[in-house]
Amino acid sequence: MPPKRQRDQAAPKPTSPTGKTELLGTIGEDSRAQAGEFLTTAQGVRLPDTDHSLKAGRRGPTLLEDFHLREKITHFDHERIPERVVHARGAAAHGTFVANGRAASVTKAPFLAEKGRETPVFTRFSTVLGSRGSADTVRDTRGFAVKFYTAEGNVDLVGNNIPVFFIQDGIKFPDIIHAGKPHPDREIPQAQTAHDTFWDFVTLHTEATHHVLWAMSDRAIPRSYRTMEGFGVHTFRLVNADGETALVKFHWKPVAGVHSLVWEEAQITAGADPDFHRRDMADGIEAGAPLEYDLGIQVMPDTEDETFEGIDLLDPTKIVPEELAPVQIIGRLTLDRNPTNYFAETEQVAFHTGNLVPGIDVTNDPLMQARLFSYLDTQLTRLGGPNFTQLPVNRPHAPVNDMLRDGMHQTAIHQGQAPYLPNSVDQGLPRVATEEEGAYVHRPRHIEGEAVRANPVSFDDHFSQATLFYRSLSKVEQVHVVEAFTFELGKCYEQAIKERALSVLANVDEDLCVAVAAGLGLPAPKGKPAAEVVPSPALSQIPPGPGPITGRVIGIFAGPGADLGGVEKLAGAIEAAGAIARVIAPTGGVIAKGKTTRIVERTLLTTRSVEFDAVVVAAGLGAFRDIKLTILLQEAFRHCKTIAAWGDGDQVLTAAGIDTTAPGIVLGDKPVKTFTADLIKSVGLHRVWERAELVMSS
Ligand code: HDD
Repeated sequence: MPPKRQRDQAAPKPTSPTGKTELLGTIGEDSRAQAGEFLTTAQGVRLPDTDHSLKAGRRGPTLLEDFHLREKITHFDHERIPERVVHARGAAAHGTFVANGRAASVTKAPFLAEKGRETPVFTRFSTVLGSRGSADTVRDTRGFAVKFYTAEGNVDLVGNNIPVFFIQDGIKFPDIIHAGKPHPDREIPQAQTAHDTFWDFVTLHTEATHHVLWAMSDRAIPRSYRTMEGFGVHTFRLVNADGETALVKFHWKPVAGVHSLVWEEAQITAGADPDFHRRDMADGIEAGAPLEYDLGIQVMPDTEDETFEGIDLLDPTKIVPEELAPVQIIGRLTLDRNPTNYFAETEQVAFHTGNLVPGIDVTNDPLMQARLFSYLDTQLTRLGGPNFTQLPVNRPHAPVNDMLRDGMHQTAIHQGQAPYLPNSVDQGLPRVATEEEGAYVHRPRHIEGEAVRANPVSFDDHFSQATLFYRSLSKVEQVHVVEAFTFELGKCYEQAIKERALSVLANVDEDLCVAVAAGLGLPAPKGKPAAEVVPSPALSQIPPGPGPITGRVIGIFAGPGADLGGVEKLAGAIEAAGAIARVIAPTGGVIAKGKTTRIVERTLLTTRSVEFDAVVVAAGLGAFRDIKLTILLQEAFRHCKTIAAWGDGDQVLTAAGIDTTAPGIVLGDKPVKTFTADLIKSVGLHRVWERAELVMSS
C-alpha cells in the first residue's frame, strides 16, 4: 500500500489550462482566464511549438515575422506592475464574516448589525517597509486589511496589528516612510528599522514614541498571521438606525491567541524560510485549519470634545485601554480559502479607507483624513488607470450602476446613451436613492474654525501611553523590548542619534532607559517619565492559561529504527488537536517498520528549529547523534519551545546538552494519553517562559 499523504503535503490544485475553465476567486464567467485543451496565442490561435523561435534556417537569425515569439516576449516584458509604495510584501486569503447581531444598537450597516448575516471577505496581511520579495519575519508593523463584499457595497477596514501610528497627521506619512525605507544611496537595509534614518526621524519627532515601543515589542515579530491582533487604529463614527452616533475603535481578536516569535528565531527564519508567514497561512488553510478572528468594538459616547476618560479620540497615537472601554465582540471572521492566483488577487487587490456603507462614518482624525485621499490615488499608478474596481478581486458584489466611463483598461461594455444626470434620453435613469432606499447620506455636521496648520493641544502628550504600554508588559516581554532597542540602536552609526534615543526613553521609563544605555555602553540621561500609570493587563500577550493549538506545527524526529507505531499515534493526537505533525528524519524517503510506513517530510538538511512550535524525539533513536539535530534541539530550547521525548529519545536530548529537568521538557515511556496531553497543553501556552531566565543567563 502506498504511504498515506500527509495533510500539509497536499499538492496545490491545478490552475493551469488543463481543459477546464478556472474562475478567479468568487467571480463570474466573464473573468475566465484559461479555457480549452490546446495552447493558443492571446488571439486564440492554436500553436504547434512554443520552444523554438522561427529562424531562417536552423543556424540562422530569428525572423521578425514570428508573431508568437513577439507576443510571448512582449507580454513577459510587461508582466510587472509597480509594487505598493508601502505594504509591498503581503499574503492573502478569502473567507467569510458572520455578524452576531450585537452591533445593531450602534450601527445600521447590515453586515455588522444583522445576526447571522454572512459577508464574503478578502483579507491581505503585509509588512510595511520591505519590498515585495523581502522576508516575512522582519521586525515591522503588520498590515491587516479586510475587504468586505457587502450587499450594500464594498467596505474596507484597512488596519494594522499595532493600535497606534507613528504620526498624528497624514501630511507626515512620506517623512516617516522615507525615514524607515532603506537609505536612498545604497538601498540598505531591506525591510527593517535598525538603521540611522529611522531612528533619526522617530527621535526628533517624539509623537512616534508610542508606536516605536510597540514596534520594539514582541508585537512586531508575530508567530503567524493566525496569532496576530488587528486594529482599525482610528476612531470611527458609527450611526444606528435611529440616526444616533457613537465613537468606536475596531479590534480583531485572534481565536488562536496573540503570540510572537523570539528575535533570534525571527532572524534565522528570515534566511531559512523568508516565506514563513505566507506558507504558514496557506498550509494551515490547506490542512483544514482556517484562520479565525473575532471582530470587536470599543464604544465611546460621541461627545462634543471627542475625548473619553481624558483620551483624545482623534489622536491616532493613543489607545483606549480595554479596561476602560471593554471590547465587545460583534462577529467572527474565518479565512478558509487560499487565492487561486497571487497576482490577480493578492497583488491587484486595492483597499481604500473611504470604502464605506451607511452606518459607518469617519472622524476628523487628521491621519484618517489624509488616508481618505491617498488610497484611491495610489491605485492609479499601481494598477494603471481608474478602472481597477472592475478587476475581479475588487469588484463589488452589490450591483454597480455608475456614470464612470472609458479610461485605461476599460473592460465593461456600458449600455445606454446618457452617462450623465439629469437626462431624459435614458428615461432619467439611473436615479438617485433616498436614505431609506439605502443611499449613503453624510451626516450634517457643524464645521467652523480658522484655517490653521496646528494640532489640538492634547496631541502634545507623546510619552504617557508609551509608559503605559511598557509598564503593562510582563517581565519577559520587557526584557525583549530592552533587547530590541539595544539591537536596533546598536546598528546605528551616528552617536548623536543613539544619545537622542536614550533621552526619549528617559521620558518613557527610567529602568528601560538605564537597561538600554547599559547595552549601548552609554550613560543614561535623566528624564521625566510619568510617575504613576494604571497598567492595562490587556496589553500583555502572555496567555493566562493554555489556548488552542490550531495550525501549530510539531516536529517529530524519527528515522530508521524509530517507534513508528508511537509516531503514528502521536501524529494522530496532534492532528486531532488541529495542529500539524511533521516527521523529520536524517534523510528523505519513507520510514518503514513492519507494516507501518511514514513519509519523511523534513530532513535534518532541509529544516531548522524555527519551523516548529515544539519538537519531539521518538523512541528507538537513543544512540543517534548529528550536529544538525543538536543545533535544532538547542535552538528550540533557547527559544523556550516545548521539547519532548519518549523511550530512549531522552538520550538524544541529553547528548545535545538539553537539561531534561528544565521546565517545558515532556518525557514519557510511550506516547500515551498523558504524554500527548502534557505536550499539547505546553504548546497551548505558546512558550515555556519559566525557562526564559535560564536561557537568557546561559
Ligand atoms: Fe496605509 C497601504 C494600513 C496610514 C497610505 N496601509 C496600506 C495597507 C495597510 C495600511 C494595511 C496595505 C493594504 C493592502 O494590503 O493592499 N496605513 C495603514 C494604517 C495606517 C496607515 C493602519 C494608520 C493608521 N497609509 C497611512 C497614511 C497614508 C497611507 C497616513 C497616506 C497619507 N497606505 C497608504 C497608501 C497604500 C497604503 C500609499 C500603499 C498601497 C495602497 O495604499 O494600496 O495609499
